[in-house]
Amino acid sequence: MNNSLKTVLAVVLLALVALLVNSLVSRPPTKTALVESLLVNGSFDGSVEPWRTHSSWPVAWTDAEGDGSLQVTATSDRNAAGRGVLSQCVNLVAGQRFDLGGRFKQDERSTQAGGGRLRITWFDRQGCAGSGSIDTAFASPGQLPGWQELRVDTVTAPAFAKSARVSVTQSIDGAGDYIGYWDDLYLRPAGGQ
Ligand SMILES: [Ca+2]
Repeated sequence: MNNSLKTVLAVVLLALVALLVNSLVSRPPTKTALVESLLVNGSFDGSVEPWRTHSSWPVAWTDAEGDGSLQVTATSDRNAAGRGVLSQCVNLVAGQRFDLGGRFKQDERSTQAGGGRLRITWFDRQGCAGSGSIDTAFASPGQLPGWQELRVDTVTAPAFAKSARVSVTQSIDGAGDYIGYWDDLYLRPAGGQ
């Protein structure tokens, strides 16, 4: 085989590889990827924006866990306590069904046990105005090492709902510190509807 033939063959081979890679890369996204979360920046990429944080406990963005997450440090001198730490409001349509979930990790430096809740409150006006009704469904982390998946049962926007607030509370069981990380929070149309 002479050199020019080798070159031609190499070029053809490269072109075939390029075609193959291109077809793999440009493949349409899976159904899961098409179903987008209504929540903005649920993965806390680079910041907490546009989430609202509201607690007298330290609540802050951190990259301590590799990629961005929300770190909450619950503290108590004595009694068990719980506080709302994070929320985001989304406008939606009554009757829509959603999957709500996220991930949580408790920091092993915690000196006290604790927990939390991921839940949703429905409002009868857009922008989480008007009167609100807390859904009875919620997800709570267990006393487990490492990241754990939180998955609320499928929730349905009531007939009056025009918006909803997804919120996170964190709690501590007694005196000490309970440090937790929240990440990858989502509110997605259920079943890819
Ligand atoms: Ca993240």
